[in-house]
Amino acid sequence: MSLIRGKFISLEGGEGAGKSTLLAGLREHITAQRVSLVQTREPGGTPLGEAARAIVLDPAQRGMAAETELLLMFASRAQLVREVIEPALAAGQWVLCDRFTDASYAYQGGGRGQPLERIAELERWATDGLRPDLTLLLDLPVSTGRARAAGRGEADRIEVETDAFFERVRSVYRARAAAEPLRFRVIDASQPVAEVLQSALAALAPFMVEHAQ
Ligand code: Z5A
Repeated sequence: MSLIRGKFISLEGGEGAGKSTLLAGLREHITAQRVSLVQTREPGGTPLGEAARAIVLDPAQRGMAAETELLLMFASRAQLVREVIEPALAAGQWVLCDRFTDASYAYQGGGRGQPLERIAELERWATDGLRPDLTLLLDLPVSTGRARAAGRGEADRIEVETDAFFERVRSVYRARAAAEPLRFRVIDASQPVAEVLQSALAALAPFMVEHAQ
């Protein structure tokens, strides 16, 4: 087992921001540098988490209370941290995660209006306060993201929310990035795919240099 703890990198952004597209490019680049990488997602990433994801995104669960939604996100996260993320980091592997706790502040806090201090308490409890070493925030206007995401088939339970909901999500993400500039890199996600990847690789460069030493 490696003595050097791995790096934890998360990707965040609103609907259609291009996380999945960027993840593929990042994964290719990171593994080419002979870094052992675990890619995962939230909600999900474990059998329990994927079951929670299916419930939380199911359009049939129309009556889900905001508190239930928040707890399901953290139930998935608590399991993912213990089953996947912490063991990987301790073994020296890097973890690339499609969303993490910032998404709960943005969606359940900003979008649903759940108190941010309640989310902070859950974060301390469910994740032992684990935060990524680097968070790439793919930022773009809500209308652009929604236009990109349109036509993918039936919208999930969260995708059917209003533009105002997604504007609040975006504004919490941007506020968190401004409050933690050392951890966050905000990337203009309205750029072409190749340029988004270049911006992400530039943010990753210091970690790559450290790895090579
Ligand atoms: N959620 C929550 O509420 N609370 C939490 O704590 C967590 C999550 C963890 C599932 O997330 C939902 O869970 C999500 C937040 C909530 N709900 N919503 N809405 P998800 O990440 O699995 O799903 P998503 O946010 O719906 O992701 P997405 O819409 O699939 O977007 P994406 O992965 O960022 O985008 P993409 O698939 O890469 O790209 C979308 C399209 O745009 C596609 O056709 C691409 O080819 C195109 N694209 C991508 N990049 C570009 C550029 N640069 N230019 C032009 N076109 C592009």
